[in-house]
Amino acid sequence: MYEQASHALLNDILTKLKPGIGNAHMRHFYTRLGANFYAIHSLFDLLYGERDDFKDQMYRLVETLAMRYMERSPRLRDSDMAREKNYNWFLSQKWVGMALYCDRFATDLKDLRTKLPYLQDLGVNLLHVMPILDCPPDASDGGYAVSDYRKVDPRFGTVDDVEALANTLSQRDMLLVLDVVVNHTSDHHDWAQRARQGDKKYQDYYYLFDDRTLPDAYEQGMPEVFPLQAPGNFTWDAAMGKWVMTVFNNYQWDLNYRNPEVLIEMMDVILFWANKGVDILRLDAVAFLWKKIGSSCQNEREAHLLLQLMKDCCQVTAPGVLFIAEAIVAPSEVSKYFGEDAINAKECEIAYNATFMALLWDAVATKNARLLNQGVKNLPVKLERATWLNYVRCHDDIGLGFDDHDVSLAGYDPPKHRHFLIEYFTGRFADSPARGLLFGQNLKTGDARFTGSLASLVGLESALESQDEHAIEAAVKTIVLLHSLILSFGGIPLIYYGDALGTLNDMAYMADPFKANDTRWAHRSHFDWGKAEKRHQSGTIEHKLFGALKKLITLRKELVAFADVGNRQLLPVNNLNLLAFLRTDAKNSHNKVLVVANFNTEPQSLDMAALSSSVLFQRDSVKDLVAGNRLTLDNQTLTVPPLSFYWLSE
Ligand code: OTU
Repeated sequence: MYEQASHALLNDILTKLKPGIGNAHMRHFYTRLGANFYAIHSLFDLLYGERDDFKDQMYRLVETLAMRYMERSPRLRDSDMAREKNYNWFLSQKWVGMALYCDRFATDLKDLRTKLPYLQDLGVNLLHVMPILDCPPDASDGGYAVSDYRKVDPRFGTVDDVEALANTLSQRDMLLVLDVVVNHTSDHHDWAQRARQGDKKYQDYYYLFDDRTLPDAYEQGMPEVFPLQAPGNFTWDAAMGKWVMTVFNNYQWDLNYRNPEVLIEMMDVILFWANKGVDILRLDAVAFLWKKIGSSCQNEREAHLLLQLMKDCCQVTAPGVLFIAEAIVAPSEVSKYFGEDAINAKECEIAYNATFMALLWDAVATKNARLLNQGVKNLPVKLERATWLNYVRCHDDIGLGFDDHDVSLAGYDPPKHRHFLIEYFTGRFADSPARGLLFGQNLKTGDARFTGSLASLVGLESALESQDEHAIEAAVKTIVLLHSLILSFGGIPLIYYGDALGTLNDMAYMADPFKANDTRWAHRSHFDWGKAEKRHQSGTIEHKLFGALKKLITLRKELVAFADVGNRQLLPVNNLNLLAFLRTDAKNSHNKVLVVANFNTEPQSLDMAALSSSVLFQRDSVKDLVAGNRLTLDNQTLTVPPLSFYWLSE
């Protein structure tokens, strides 16, 4: 596509670029710039077209892309070329991720490199290292209050250590995921400090107000993310004598992307880390990027335009680098973060499947798959060349992000059901074995979320305390069952560090005055390497869990039907304690895997004859891929043991 006006501007910009930019094998840069420039120009015009300095800002953006391209190493440029050719490389079933803190799983980035064999033992080849950048130590929000985007917290190491880790991972065919906290900075960031000193340029980087008139107008539509620890969305900064928008903690200042300089600064940060060898960038809190009075200030169209612009720019300089959208939003909104079109309006190749995660937890509490079936059926179809990040637990709280309409269709009263789930997972519902903790309780709306480790939430902690072998077995089965689904659903499975060993809550955070008001720290414990050693000891819980997950991960990697290329068919079941879906090899329709999961504590029967006609499993036996043997069907009926699952082929 050649559009004269935008191309005339490109020609003008190229003639003005710094002399040094004209060499260093820039042809791939220029061809990608030419291919993407009309889109970049159009998006920039939509967002900033009314500004007098539009052309100057466009020049600065292109110069940023060019300068970062010139820095990009030959290894990374080669990786870009390879990934441009095999652009669906990340949809393969071979990828399995783990999220961890470098100072809790290991001691720092250098030590983390020595701990990679544990990940490879399990079969993990995608490593999300939780935020490592410079933050005020006692106001860091677990690394999400960045004071310097180009400096690693000295406790964890240096930028060179990141580059060394990236190189080591690359040599092992592993991927590195790092966060870019795009929505806000710490109030200790240099930009915020300059704003505090009255520097107008940097005051324009944030949402600052002299009085409460506009903050009050914004507040009418904005929910509270941290209603207890940081009520409201604005903080009075006495030093500056202004109100600052702080959607998250009061020390996290929201960036104002209505100012193109903010976009260009953050684009430079994104490319800085891309050039350190990061394969995938987790863009934090992307739903909040654009604020508008009268709205919830989430999921605004301009937030999507910003992400399209960031993606188009990244494709010019570092096309092999992917984005993960961290958008914990309604099911109808979450798939929009893949973009409007897989090619012409792409945003993020990967998105957290927060809806599926919440639906899994509903099934754990209710011991049935009614809402899980309903929610999966109504999960929006995602774009091609994009995939889900499927997870059971992460470093954050669990929000019940499924849709009330689905809750009603599943036969529940939405408010009552949500209340039940919170009561269940915080252990206050009669006979609940869960040991979760409340988080984000909003006394005005009644809304609440919960936290806690996977093992403590499914009842392993209470079962161990009571030495109830049956309850221990049920908890272990549930942990494996949940992982069997994130490994087979379609997308990249992300395992939270410690969950493969049944790690329980750690309440040590309560002794830290800077963490005690945030129950998320209960499931951010220091990794217990002594416990990890038990994975080698037969009969231990660690051995059972680690061994089961390792086996499933190994099997997943062999099953081409588990690649995520729009090849999942939810199957209608005659028994709503079960979830069943069919995965089909895109290149061989006879290569199918039938996944069946039973969330009930009793064996459940599945009428195979009632499944969709496309299911070829109309035989008297099927192959259990996990056990490696054949299961006889009794009159076309499959019996699924309690809290168990099957991966079946013909
Ligand atoms: C994200 O949080 C991070 O994952 C959290 O760890 C940070 O505290 C937060 O941003 C601020 O950086 O949906 O899109 O419910 O789980 O705010 C933002 C609290 C997010 C967090 C939620 C989440």
